[in-house]
This record gives sequence, C-alpha cells and structure tokens, in this order.
Amino acid sequence: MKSKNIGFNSKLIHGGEFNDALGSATVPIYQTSTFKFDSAEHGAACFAGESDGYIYTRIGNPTIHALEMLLAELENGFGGIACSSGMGAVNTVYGAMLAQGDHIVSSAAVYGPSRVVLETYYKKFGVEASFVNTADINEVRKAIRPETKLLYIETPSNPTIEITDLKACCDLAHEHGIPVAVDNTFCSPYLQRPFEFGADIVLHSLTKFINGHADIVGGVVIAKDEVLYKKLRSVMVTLGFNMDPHQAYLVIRGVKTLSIRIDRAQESAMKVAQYLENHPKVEWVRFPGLASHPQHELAKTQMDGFGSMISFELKGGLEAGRVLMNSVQMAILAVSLGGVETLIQHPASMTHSKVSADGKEKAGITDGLVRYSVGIEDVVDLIADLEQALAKV
Ligand code: LCS
Repeated sequence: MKSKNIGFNSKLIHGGEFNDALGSATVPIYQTSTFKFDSAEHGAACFAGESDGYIYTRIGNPTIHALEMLLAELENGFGGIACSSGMGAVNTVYGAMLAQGDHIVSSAAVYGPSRVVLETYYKKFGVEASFVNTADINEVRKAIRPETKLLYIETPSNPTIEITDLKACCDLAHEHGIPVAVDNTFCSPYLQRPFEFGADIVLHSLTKFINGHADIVGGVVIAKDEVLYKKLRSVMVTLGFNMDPHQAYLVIRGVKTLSIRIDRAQESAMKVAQYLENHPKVEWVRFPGLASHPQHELAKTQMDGFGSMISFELKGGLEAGRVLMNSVQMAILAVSLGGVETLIQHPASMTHSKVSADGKEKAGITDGLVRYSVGIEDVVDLIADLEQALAKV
C-alpha cells in the first residue's frame, strides 16, 4: 500500500513498504546473516549498488528494512537507519558528522552517555564539545564557533524535561551552515516531528516509546535527504551498529500501538503531575502539561501532546526521594522509560551517574531529582501507590 496520504494511526499499521513472494500479511523475521546471489554477476551488481538485492545483514535485511521504511515515514524523513541500540544511533550521528578539529554544541541535559561519550572517546579523537542550555537560544548562539559542525538537541531533555525551541534553534544553526540533530526519544513521532521545524537528522532510542514493551534495546537514525542518509548509513554499516532481524520484528510489532499507548500514558501523566504538584511533601514538579512548566506555551506549539515523563523533587531532597523509591509498589524501580509499565529512577546516581558534578549542576540535575515514566496502568492505582509511598517519607 502506498501510504503517504493516510493518517498517523493508519501509518502505524500500514506504513513502510513490505511485500514478499508469499504475500505475508505481517513482516516475517528474516533470521539470516547472508543472502544467496543468482550468479557471480548478480553478486557484483549488488556490491556495486546496481541491484536492489540483499547481500549481508549488517548491510541490510528485509525485516530491518521494513522497520526503517516505516519509521522514516512516521517522521516524514528520507530514510531510516536501524541500529543495535539508541547509543548506536547517537554514535552513528556523531561518527558521521564530526571529525578531528570539529566542535559540537549539545543540550547540557541529554541522556548521560550521549554526553559522556563526547567528553571521553570523541575528545580522544580531537572533537570538542560545548554543553549549553539549549532552551535558551542566546546560550546556543554564544556557543557557536567557526568549527562547529553539529547542533545536537534533546527535547524534552532527559531527565530535566526542559523544552528547546526547535524552529529557533534550527534557524540559528542553519544561518551558520550547521546541521541539527534531534533526539526525539521522549516524544516519538506521534507527539513531535522535528523535520517540520527544520531538523536535518532525527534519532531515537527505540528501546523506549516506539517499541514500548521493555523487551528490546534498539535505535534508529532518520535523515532528511539522500546525501545525509548515505553518509550516516555507511557509518552504521562500517562501525557495525546494525540491528538484528529479531529486534526489528519486535519493534514493528510494538510500534503498531504507539498512539494508543501514548494517549493513555499522557492522560495519566497529567493527573499524576497535578497530584504531585498539590502534594505538601513535593518541592517542585516538571511536566510540560502543567502551567507552571517554564516552556508550557512552547510545548503546546511544538508538541502534539505533553508526553508521559515527569521529574520532581521532594522537600526532603535526596533522602526523601530514596524513601519514596524504596516504598513504591506498583512503579518499578528501574532505568529506561516509555514502556507500558511505570518506572521510577534517580538520575544523579543511575542514568546520569557518570556525568561530572559540574555537568550535572549546569544541566539542572539535582541530587534530589526523581524521574517517573508513566505507563498504562490504571491511574488511580498509580496515584494510590505514590500516596502510600509518600506517607512513608
Ligand atoms: N537517547 C535518550 C533520550 C535516551 O533516554 C537513551 C536511553 C538513549 C538515547 C540511549 O538509548 P539505548 O542505547 O539505551 O537504547 N535512556 C535511558 C534512560 O533514561 N534510562 O535507561 C536508558
């Protein structure tokens, strides 16, 4: 089915392009590492890019390709590059866009390893990085240098749930000839499509909302045009960040329910955020749907919903947060996010523990910050769970 003119929910079910000789109604798992050539000439033509035939699963595979086409269509991009993990996607972007002597400007509040890999490995290869609050366009402007080759944005940010103005940042970067990559993991294309605001590259940890069932780790990079697509794809292939066909199958299965999962989770998240904001033991709550969120108005224009990620701090700081995390019974104390099950975690000692104290401070990651990823359980149960846990604080 050619699906360009159908709605988002229909694309989740019928998007991408997949047809096989047996007429499979869903995409099967092509669990093979290599593919037979019809002849020596056919093999040579495949390697020369003169035939569409598959060669080897690190380079391409029908199950993985079906997922790549679907995700590119959901983001309105040119092509997708599936990766073994979200970090595989992050490193595909850094590897393709940065070389010795180059500089990257990144959101300070990004997933911890997305920052730490720049401060360690890429630094070894002569790449410099500036981490700024990209929610403040002036900070981005001040950080740009002649050698800046990438603006990297995470919005909403992990774990501070700050919102960066995508259009303003893309316009500014493009004035300086700098491409923009956006980690869209916290929204998924259901809630935000960064290409609409001028982004050049979109990436995701598929481990989160897109797969949604906490049973795989995966990533994807989506390019806005063919030139970028080829550049990014060659990094994934040569550095071996490829996905496995079974992973791809599970993500294709998981993504079909993306919108109904997010609808439920974000409705509950709004109620949980309001409950927390009114609780006497809570110091502050950060959720884009609350009028108290500093970028609430921007979120309304840039996102099609407020998502289901909440961060908050208790009046008793870290110690109170620890009691809360040890007392919840329904929310699972675990890292990751965006699944059907509600998760709670402590970024300063878990997902962002390798970020320096200074880096955490500049990114607004306080020791008392607790991150809560709302799942699709009954919201009354989630609130009752928080109520009994907060009573112990
Ligand atoms: N980008 C964002 C925004 C993420 O939240 C993560 C993982 C990644 C990239 C990397 O993806 P992965 O390799 O794990 O698939 N975020 C995690 C988190 O907040 N808790 O555990 C993992």
